[in-house]
Amino acid sequence: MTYTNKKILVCGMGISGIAAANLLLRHGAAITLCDLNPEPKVDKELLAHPSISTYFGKNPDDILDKHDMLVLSPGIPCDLPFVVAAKAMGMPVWGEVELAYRHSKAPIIGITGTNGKTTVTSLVYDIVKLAHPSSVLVGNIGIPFCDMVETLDESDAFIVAEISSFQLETIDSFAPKISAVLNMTPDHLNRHKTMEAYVEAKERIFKNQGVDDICVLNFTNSYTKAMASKTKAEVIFFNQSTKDELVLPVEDIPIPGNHNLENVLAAIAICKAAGISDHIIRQGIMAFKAVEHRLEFVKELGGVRYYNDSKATNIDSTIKAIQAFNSPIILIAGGQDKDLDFNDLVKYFPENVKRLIAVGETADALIQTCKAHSYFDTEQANTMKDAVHIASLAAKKGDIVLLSPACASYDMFDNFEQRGRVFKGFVHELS
Ligand code: UMA
Repeated sequence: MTYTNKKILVCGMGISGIAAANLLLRHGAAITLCDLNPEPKVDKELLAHPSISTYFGKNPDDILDKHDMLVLSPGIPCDLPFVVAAKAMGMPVWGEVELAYRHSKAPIIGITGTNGKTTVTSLVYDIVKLAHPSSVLVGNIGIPFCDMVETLDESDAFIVAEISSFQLETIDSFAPKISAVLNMTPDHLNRHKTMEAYVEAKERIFKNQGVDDICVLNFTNSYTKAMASKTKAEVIFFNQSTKDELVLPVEDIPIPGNHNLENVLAAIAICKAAGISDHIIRQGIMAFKAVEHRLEFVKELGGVRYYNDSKATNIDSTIKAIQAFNSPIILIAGGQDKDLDFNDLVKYFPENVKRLIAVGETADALIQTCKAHSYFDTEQANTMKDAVHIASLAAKKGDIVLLSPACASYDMFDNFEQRGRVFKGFVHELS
């Protein structure tokens, strides 16, 4: 595929936009890099390239007509006027995933869902790699698809992709060989507005699949169960209540919590669909280590165990985390507001949480919701350092200190990874 003589607007100078621009450059396009930020971090070398121009500090409404195509980063909402106008003008509007897909030559395993995406995608990748060593891992997990798509040895490889609802909004022809929707609970409602729109975005993962493809769905989630009638692909359900084919005993699963049992069942279903033997699946699961920022054990100090679950950016994910332990929990939660309803979370506190330390933009809302549920073991911290300090003072031998925010990180941090690393840093400073 070549883009010679094409003028392409690439919007968003995060890792997706930069990867998309580099791919397009390799194929002869002339590119305008856009970002709302007047001074986005872009490599000097890329800026100096003769086929690159820039439009920073505002949306590209005024320059749309000078371009043939728009490539959007996942963080850019699709209802912005310039995106709507581009579509109305008949311009192709592709996300970074769609662009990469047009260049991909290996079968794709595309994994989406509200929670567990990163764990399942990592586990599937670890297993698939044992059977097909040149496979690659891409997508929402933090590795732009455009960066990897051309590095593949296409003869014997899978592309294992974590795909978000944001990325699915801007696909066009993207069709994985195997798709999976792990579960659906409320998230990202500030972007999608309604649960229906969020579910519709997720369903796009199988919209271009055909009868020779496979769609793996969770039988115990009402939203994903209902998707079975909407896909042309062969449906394979995974289901916690019927573990009819024994791949390995539950005790041998190395990651804690009931939700992880579900994640492992999903990975088994996906890998079997990819033709991988039970023996290799078992080997991959038993060697699997928890993903960083996902119920990640940090350290034990004075009989108190510290866990980093910074990747928990919605309510359901934090509920799963507090249910994964049998010991009293000091929970550090709060962050950027996504219009989520904390009532669903707080109702689990009396049973599972010994004390809440609330941080970030939503700290006040969390504490008010606790009060409404007559739960008063709360405290507010202004910084992550204070939160870790307060938690360490409140914790007794046998307790767990858990960072599981139930919110996005962007109010105080660049991303959830930075939030998790900052938390771990302060935990390691404790003595
Ligand atoms: N920007 C604009 N206009 C806007 C919004 C943003 O110009 O209206 C600019 C920002 O100034 C910034 C750039 O866009 O310079 C950021 O782009 P981006 O937000 O798309 O971020 P990337 O760095 O490209 O990372 C994206 C995903 N980010 C989001 O979906 C918000 C990463 O997922 C993903 O790992 C990466 O692509 C590679 O595929 C992160 C995420 O939070 C981890 N995902 C959500 C989640 O998991 O819940 C969906």
